[in-house]
Amino acid sequence: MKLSVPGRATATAVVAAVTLLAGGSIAGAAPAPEPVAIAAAPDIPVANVKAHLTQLQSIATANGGNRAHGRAGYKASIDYVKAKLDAAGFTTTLQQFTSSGRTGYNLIADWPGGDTGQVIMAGSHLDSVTSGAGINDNGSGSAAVLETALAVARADYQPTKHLRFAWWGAEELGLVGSKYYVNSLATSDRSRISGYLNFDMIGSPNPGYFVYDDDPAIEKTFQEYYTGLGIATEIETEGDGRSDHAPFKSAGVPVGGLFSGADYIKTAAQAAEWGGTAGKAFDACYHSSCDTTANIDDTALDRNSDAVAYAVWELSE
Ligand code: DPN
Ligand code: CA
Ligand code: ZN
Repeated sequence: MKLSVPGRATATAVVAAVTLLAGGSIAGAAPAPEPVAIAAAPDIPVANVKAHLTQLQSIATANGGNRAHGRAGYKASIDYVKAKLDAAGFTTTLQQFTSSGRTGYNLIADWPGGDTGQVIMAGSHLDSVTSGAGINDNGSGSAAVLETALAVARADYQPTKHLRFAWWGAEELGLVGSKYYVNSLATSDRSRISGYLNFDMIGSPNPGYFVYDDDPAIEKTFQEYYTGLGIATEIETEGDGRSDHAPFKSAGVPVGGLFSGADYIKTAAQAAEWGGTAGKAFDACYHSSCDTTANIDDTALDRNSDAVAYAVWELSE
């Protein structure tokens, strides 16, 4: 937990005002500011996250029903996310690559400030499979990371570490975009990344609450958040290395992430713990045409989006 510097955040100003009232101090004779704990992560409005999903759905609908690598729907998705970040004051970079004879894109967004020798990254793949709009897989992670980045800008959060957000292309073709990004980094730049957080499928309609069992400090941060909500988590076992954290991990970067389940079946014990339907897949529409805006559990999306922000705030202060 960090101690605040006066004038650093709205929360500080509020606490200072309360201190003044309580202490009966008068203007001009204000007491030396007491260090107060701040850096509380914001509550991410799930309505904002859902609004991004609605836009991604519209993009898919207008472009042959998908947002897949090399298709118009993918480029339109990238353009949508980039425009939001540019307007919010991020420094964005479009990284182009070729896979299966088609052009792909990663979008990298840096929040100005912080120690660039200690970079905290959060990322999600933005491409869908060709069979559907990919709203849970992975509009959900993409929208949560986008809304967290926008919350950083709204709060004018100035953490000690440097924040970088990423949206990967061609994950569905074998982690192509994230591998390309990691391979294109100089060794010295790789070593500057203190942690990479991955969010791939976090609004599954019959949700589980899975935390990647990887870097202990990152894992603990997510567990802490869920303990605070009184919700049990389980270790992610559906497929270690099946998403964009894998290339980072291979390069020696500490990784972690969240997952609400894909085509595995929810057990009776899991349904007792989390609700939902036992004997049914966490996401029965995984990689299917029914992965639309109807394929989202709002509560899971809300909790996981808040957990993204919590981890970004906690790990970067
Ligand atoms: N990588 C995912 C996909 O895009 O299909 C799904 C997934 C994520 C599966 C994490 C297992 C673990
Ligand atoms: Ca929320
Ligand atoms: Zn996916």
